Formats: sequence, C-alpha cells, structure tokens
Amino acid sequence: MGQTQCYKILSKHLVSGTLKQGESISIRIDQTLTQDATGTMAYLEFESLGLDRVRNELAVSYVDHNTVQVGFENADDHEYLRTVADRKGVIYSRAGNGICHQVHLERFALPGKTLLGSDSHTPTAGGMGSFAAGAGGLDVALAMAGIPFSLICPRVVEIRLHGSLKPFVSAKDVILHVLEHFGVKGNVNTVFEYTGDGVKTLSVPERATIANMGAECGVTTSLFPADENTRAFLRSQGREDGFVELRADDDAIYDDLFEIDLSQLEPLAACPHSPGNIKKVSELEGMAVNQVLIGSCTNSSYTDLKKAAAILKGHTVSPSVSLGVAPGSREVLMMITEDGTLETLIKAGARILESACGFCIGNHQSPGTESVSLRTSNRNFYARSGTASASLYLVSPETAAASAIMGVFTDPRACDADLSEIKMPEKCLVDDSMFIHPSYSLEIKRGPNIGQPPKNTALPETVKGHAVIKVGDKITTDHIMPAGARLKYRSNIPRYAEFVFESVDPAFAERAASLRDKGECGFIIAGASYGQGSSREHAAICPMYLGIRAVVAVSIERIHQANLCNFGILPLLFDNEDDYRKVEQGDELELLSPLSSLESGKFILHDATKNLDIPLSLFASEEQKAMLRVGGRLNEVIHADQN
Ligand code: MIC
Ligand code: SF4
Repeated sequence: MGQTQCYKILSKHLVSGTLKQGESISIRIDQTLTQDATGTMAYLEFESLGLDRVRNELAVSYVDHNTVQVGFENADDHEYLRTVADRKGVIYSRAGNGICHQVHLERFALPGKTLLGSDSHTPTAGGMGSFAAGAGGLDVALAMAGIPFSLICPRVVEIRLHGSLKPFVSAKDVILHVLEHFGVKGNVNTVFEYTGDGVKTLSVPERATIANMGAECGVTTSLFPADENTRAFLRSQGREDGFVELRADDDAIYDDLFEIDLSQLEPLAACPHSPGNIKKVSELEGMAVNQVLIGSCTNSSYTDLKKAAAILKGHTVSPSVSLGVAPGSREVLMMITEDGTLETLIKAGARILESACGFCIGNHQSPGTESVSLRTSNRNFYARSGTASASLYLVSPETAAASAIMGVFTDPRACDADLSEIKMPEKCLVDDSMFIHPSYSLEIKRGPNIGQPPKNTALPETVKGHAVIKVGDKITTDHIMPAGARLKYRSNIPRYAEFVFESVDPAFAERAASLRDKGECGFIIAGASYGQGSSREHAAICPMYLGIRAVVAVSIERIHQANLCNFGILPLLFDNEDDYRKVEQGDELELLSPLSSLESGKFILHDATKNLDIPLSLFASEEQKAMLRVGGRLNEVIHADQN
C-alpha cells in the first residue's frame, strides 16, 4: 500500500511508537522557530534545561510580534532574545527582517524536513513540503534540546484540487472554502494533504497561504507536494540545493477526500468573529468599509502586494477608508521598492507599515468604534484587533484592494486591472544581513520585566474548589490571554495573569487569585473547542498561576491541551455533553480520588452545589499523565540526551 506524503516524512523522523492513526508517537525535529511573544518563555525554559547550546539542526529566533515598543519591555525582550540566541547557538532574525513564517519560508524551510515552532501558524512551511507544526514554547524548548516531539499520529485528509483559479480569485479564497467545509472545530489530530492537477497552478507563496490558515481548522499541519514550483521557488532564493521531490504515492490511502474545482471558486470572506464564518463577497457587496489592512503571515508575499498594487494603480483610497500595507519580509519590501510597486501603493494613499505582525495581533491599527475592517490576515476573533465593537472580515488581497478604492465591500472581479502577468520572479532580492549568527560569547541580558516561568505543584490528594468561570463554545486563546496592548507582559507572568479572560469577564483574575489564596483549586468549565487559535502557552501558565487546576470542557484543541498538561492543569472532557449545561459558574466542585483517577483516566466531578456526580475522561497520553502527576513538565527530570 502506498504512503501519504505526511506518513513518508513522519516515518523518516519516527523515534517511538507506530505510525497508526490515533497512536501516540514521537518524532525527531530538524528545525525550530520561535517568535518574540512566545520566545522569551521558550528560551527561559530552554535555559532551565542546563544545556550549553541547542542540539537540533537549525534553530531560529524571530522578532516580529512586539515591535511597537511602547515602554521599555519589548526592547528588553529583544535584547534578551539576541543575547540568549548568541549564547545558545540560535540564529537571531532582527526586528525589521519580517514575519517569522514568511521569512522562514523564504530562507530556511525545506521539503521533507520537520519544523516545530512556538506559533500556531508554523504550518505555513507546509507550502514548501515541510512537516511543520505549532506548539507551546516548552515543547519547542525541548525540541531545541534534541528531545523528540510527541504527537498523536494523525488522520490524513486528501484535499484534491482540480483546474485553476479564475482572475481575481486567490489562494485565500481556496482556504476560506476549506474552512467553510471543515469549520474551526472537530479537526484535531488531522493533517490536510493537497493533491491533484490544480496544485501545479499554485506558487509556493500561494500554497503557503493555504497551509497557513489550515491552523484555523485546528489541524496539526497542512502539506503540499514538493514539485517543480517548489524547485523554482528555492532557486529564486538561491537554495535549490535543498530541493528534494516529494509527494504521496499514487496508491496512497487517505482517511477522507474533499475535492475542489478551483475554477468554480469565487471571492469569499470570513465574517465576524470566526475564520469559519464564511460568506461570498458578492453577498456582502455595498457594506461600508472603514479600514483595510493588507499583510500578516497569510498574505504578505511579493505577488500578494503586486496584485493589490495593480488593482490600486491610478486610484486613491476612498476618503472613508484607512489602508495599511505591511510587507511580510524585508526581502518583499526591498523587491517592491525596487520594482516601483511601493510607489504605486504610496501614490494610492496606503500607509506603509513595518514588516511585522502589527495589526494582526492588535498591536496597533485598532479600528474605530463599531467600524468595519477588512484584513488579509487569518484571525478575526472577538476583540483581537483591540476594538471589541469592530467587525473584522478576512479577505484576499484582491478583495481588500478593490474595497479600499470603493469604500464598500467590493467583488474584485469588477476591476479592470490585468493580474495575469504577476508571477513569482525567477530571482528574489536575497539579503541575509539581518540574521545574526551565534558567536557563543555574549553575556545574556535580562531586563526587569523578564521573570522565570513559574512551576506548578504536584497533583494534590484533594482537588476541591469552585467553577471560577463558565464559558461557551470556541473560546480562543485570545479570549483567555489577550495579546495587543497586553502583549508586552509576556515575560512577566504575575503581571500578565492580571488580564486572564479580560474581554470575557474582567473580574476573573481577582476572583481566581483570591480563591487560590484560600487554598482552593480552581476549575474552568468550557464548551466545545476550548483553546482554539494561538500556541501561546501563557493561556495555560497564567491560569495556573491563578490557581486553576482543571479545565472541564466538551472538547479542547490540540496545542492548548498540550500546554495544559505541560503546566499541570488537568484537561478533562465531559463523558455526556449534556452535563456541561448542569454545572454553573460558582458551583462548589471536587474531583473525587484524583490520584487514582489519573491512573485510570476516568474522573468523577462532584458538584456539591447541585448534588451531582459527573463522569469525566482525562484527555492525555501516558507521557502527559506522568507530567500531570508531578505538576507539569518543568517538574520532571528531563534528560536532554534521551533521543
Ligand atoms: C497569533 O497569531 O495568535 C499569534 C500571536 O501569532 C500566536 C502566538 C502568540 O500568541 O504569541 C500564535 O498563532 O500561536
Ligand atoms: Fe503574526 Fe498574525 Fe501571523 Fe500570528 S497570525 S504570526 S500575529 S502575522
């Protein structure tokens, strides 16, 4: 029987377990990436392992999230990251060099490699044919130490592409169509593998757009074959020697099939407040638009910006719209500068933003009250932009540009621009001077905002307390741990913990801390797909700091589940979904015999307020059970030479 591309890469990297769907396996990680917002914790954790240098093939530390630098905190973080990278053998990508996923795709990603990144959009490199997954900072720190990464052997879904896209319909519309079909929940431990004759019509950056937003479906990663387009992209980057051809065998068996005729697609938009809430742009036409932002790791490549500029050429942005453009990398910025595209954008009235995450993470460019913002990014979660009352729509660069001119939602197919000649160039403007290679000599600098990651205590014999909060379905990590203006406290857990659930229930942190101080164990009660979105382990560390010992949910997303286990918080699932309705915020709760329940994986939650016994199942592997027992992975004796 033939193999899928996914299993081909996994089998080459398998360290333990068998490649059977649903089995716990561990794989060798070739490359790692971190970004500054998750990176400080990851390197503090790496330091706590006591190794003198990283042991994986390639480790890169990017600075792209916190670059606004209001106050000293971000700059101090950058300095810590620069010096710790130098000391530990990590390549440091300076602020200004671009967004981690775009830069990694250009300069480092290779077909057949495994990549683990402390960012949920690490699968962007799946556009290159890498098996690239997002994880919490601690898992990435361990991968840098050469310790294999554990995951559930995924089911592999074939997404077969036919035909080619019509003009003004773009890769973004392909992934929005995939999101419409698969939704944002229920795809845990799944890999999307793209096949079919339509694949060859897509360039590597277009494939990367599609792989990037697979993260919104909650899949482990997405994969494209490595073919002649991949070779051409690598050649344009001066890296053709890293090319290997890679694709699934013709007789590979998949767990599911979804077919897309690219020629039938039309411009789509993800409507507030979920990337899975898809409508046709034609249905939204005429809606007034106040802000348009082009950029982010999803759509900030050279061709994305060229297409937007071709549509904007000769026009001025509508007086009611603020248009911002953030090139994905310094390379893209240099290329659009050289060929005049930047001038076209400026002439049209675009505000040129830094090559960084910026608006996407709500770090700046918060829209006005109740305004409509069109963005080419990947997440429109509630309050993520910094303006809770704003409505965010995720669209292609083509739709964004057309709407910026008209001031209303506009189907780009109405434009008269000619995009047919816009292709990836044969040679890109490569300049690696913003990477700093390690000299192993610098002293590590730590500003006053940088503290040690706190540890949990071992699982106690009595787990008793209250339901400190009850939340609904699809609670994202942005709900749990806001970014934007709070992002600068990422390296300071006591301060950052003050903002847990800020947009949902601003009194949560104080309530949880006061129950913790009375010696209680806190419970979070949640609906389906809890913890979707980001890889930020702070969404586990900060609740842990506030005394949370268990999350009891209908379902929990993959990266967040791993982060909970890493920090000693029990991820528990209702055996009967209906019981979710019965427990209320404020109920007095106890987990009966927690230590023996940990062994069996079967728990009983006693709700003393309702006088109910509720059966729960632990959602954890044997390895995770061991860390839950001792109160998290940092309490385990970790042997860095176990690979
Ligand atoms: C995001 O897009 O939500 C982020 C910010 O890049 C996060 C990482 C973080 O929270 O620092 C992610 O996607 O993992
Ligand atoms: Fe940065 Fe946004 Fe991409 Fe996250 S999704 S890495 S914040 S650009």
